[in-house]
Amino acid sequence: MTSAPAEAAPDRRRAPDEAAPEEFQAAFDATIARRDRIEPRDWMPEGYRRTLVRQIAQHAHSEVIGMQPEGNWIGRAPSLRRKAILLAKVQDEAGHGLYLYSACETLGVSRAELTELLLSGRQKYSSIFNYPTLSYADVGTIGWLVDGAAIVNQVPLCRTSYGPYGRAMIRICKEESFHQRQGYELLMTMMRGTEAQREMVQESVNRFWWPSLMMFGPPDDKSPNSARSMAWGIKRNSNDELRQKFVDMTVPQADALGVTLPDPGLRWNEERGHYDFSEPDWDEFAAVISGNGPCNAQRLARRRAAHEEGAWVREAALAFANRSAGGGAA
Ligand code: FAQ
Repeated sequence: MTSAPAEAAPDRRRAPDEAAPEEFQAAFDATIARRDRIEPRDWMPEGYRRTLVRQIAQHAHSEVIGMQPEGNWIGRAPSLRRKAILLAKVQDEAGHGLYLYSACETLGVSRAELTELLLSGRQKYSSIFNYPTLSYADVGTIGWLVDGAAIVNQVPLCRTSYGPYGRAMIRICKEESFHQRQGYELLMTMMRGTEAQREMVQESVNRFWWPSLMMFGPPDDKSPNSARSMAWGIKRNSNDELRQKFVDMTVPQADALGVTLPDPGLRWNEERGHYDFSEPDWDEFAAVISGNGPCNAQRLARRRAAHEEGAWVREAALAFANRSAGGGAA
């Protein structure tokens, strides 16, 4: 958005109830209507800024916490090749977290504040990472279903209205596509193996199918943020639209793999041109996002411990930066 002169732009961090100058609001609305990008220097309504901070931070925390379920299998990967692939994938997730924290910092919050909000449980991360990884097949299933769902959700976010978020998403989506393929390839290899391996894959898919559908968030009529976020161009599609897209894309992949998706209500609907499927257990979803899922306590405790164990690295980096800037002895 370039119509408001930079020197006249008010502080983006004004009190939320302070009235916005009309011409800035009009310029903002026009940018959104053109489906153009809002950039960090541009004026934006406080609600828009807060919604972005909430969503981008939740997304960044998900990438960082999301390293734990798969990280659980690095030491037990069945071959050097599988170990190298898994290590690279988990490192990619850390990188995604960093791009997203950086995008969020352009909205006037610091990485330290965001970390504190995660560690104190005041900001969420994706429900999916509160489920355990009980077998090695889960590494493949996470790649196929969880990264698959992430891609369906995130490709439209490449066109989100906030520039730094959209640009981070472009790079992240490229890497997620690779993750999805490695998961599918791993499962395909196991399906060509022994009967015990095939059973392991099916058991894993049975556990991850419903939580993967929940990644898209509550149904549209129970999603308090969707309407506003779509009007602002932050979200480009509704939760239910993306969930349907994921199901339509995944059913043929499951057939090719030779696994059964655990939903007796799943069938092609000729009239709609989509698959019908059953409702996920929304009570389970509510419990997981309010901190009572199978692994919530474990995930946050591990993250807190890692943060404390890394304190010396942050202190050393700060001391080095101060010394390099001539700010005193390290
Ligand atoms: N988990 O009104 P809505 C990945 C919350 S991918 C937890 O519909 P919104 C890659 C929501 O925050 C995973 N909480 O909300 C990877 C809100 O609560 P609040 C991360 C959820 O924002 C793969 C409340 O419910 N991806 O990490 C969830 O309009 C493999 C009401 O919901 C993203 O974050 C949930 N599933 O729509 C890494 C994508 N769903 O904040 C490692 C970006 C909803 O008001 C390994 N985010 N809630 O207290 C989005 O697209 C949106 O934020 C949605 C939710 C669609 C997730």
